[in-house]
Amino acid sequence: MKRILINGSLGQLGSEIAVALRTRYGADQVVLTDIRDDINTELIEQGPFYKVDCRDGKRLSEIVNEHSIDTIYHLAALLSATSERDPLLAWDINMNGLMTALEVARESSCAVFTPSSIGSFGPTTPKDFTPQDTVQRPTSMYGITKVAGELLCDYYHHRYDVDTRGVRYPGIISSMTPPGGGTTDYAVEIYYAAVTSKSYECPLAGNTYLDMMYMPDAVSAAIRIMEADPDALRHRNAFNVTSMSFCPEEQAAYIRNHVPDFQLTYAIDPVKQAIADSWPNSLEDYAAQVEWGWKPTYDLASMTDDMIRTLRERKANGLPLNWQAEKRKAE
Ligand code: AKB
Repeated sequence: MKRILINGSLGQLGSEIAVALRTRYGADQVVLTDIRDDINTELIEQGPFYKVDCRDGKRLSEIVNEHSIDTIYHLAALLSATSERDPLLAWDINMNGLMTALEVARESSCAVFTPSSIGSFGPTTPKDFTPQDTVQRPTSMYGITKVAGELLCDYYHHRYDVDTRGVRYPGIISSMTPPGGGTTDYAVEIYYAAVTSKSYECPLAGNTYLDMMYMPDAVSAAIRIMEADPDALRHRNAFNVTSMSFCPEEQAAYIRNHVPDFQLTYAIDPVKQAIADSWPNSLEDYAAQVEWGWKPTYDLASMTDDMIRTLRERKANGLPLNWQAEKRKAE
């Protein structure tokens, strides 16, 4: 039986991986930590939760020992746009948080899942069908921490035999938890805006292509790679994974199948646009397919159908759809 610790468990990815892992292994087997405890109270009340800074190795060690943890999902990190606003804090949280998790894992023989990102690539990387093994010279602080994190995880595997694994996520889209501070956040906001006000002001140019993934596939990637046969893994910490690549104009066209009078306007955010322009248009994920059977289930059409249906249901049931307020809280 697995006993799992999730750092950054109340964030966009963490809160949905937590639900999936608690359903799979039991609520008491999945211990959550986060630096805050004032959001997602339902998740906090469903099983063990600790308010901890992910850089506090002493406290994390105590929790790992108390709960006999064998697997750590380290999901605490600042995203790309926030990292550009405060690069020193991004380095501190993204690198020292990861190093702390790896040290705890080394001391207590835990496996570690860490997400990398399309942000680990840069302007000199091949832009279309970016290969698994290629040039990585990112120009954002977020990207620098992601490449360094990939290398650090490889190091802990080779040097200390820690079972480190991870994927390079594209932008993740979810109907449940808002992201905070990412360049790809627009692709989530646009659905909320379509359902609430039928119009959206996009921070990226209409022809900016980026890789994206629907949350159910992102959760399944994290669980599948941690359950994969280690002997089959030639790569470990930075598998390219993708489901779809699209630009804002294409996404708006699919939204108009449900909201015909949906309006898309633009107010380009120069920081986000520069980051997006430095990232690939689309990834190639053959290694993940071959080494651990990666296969996404959603494309742009089926994700859009599901997002619009789910958000409309939430709206009809009177559940909060206050995107801006929820986003501010998450940031
Ligand atoms: C971001 O936009 O910063 C993230 C990512 C692609 O890593 N969603």
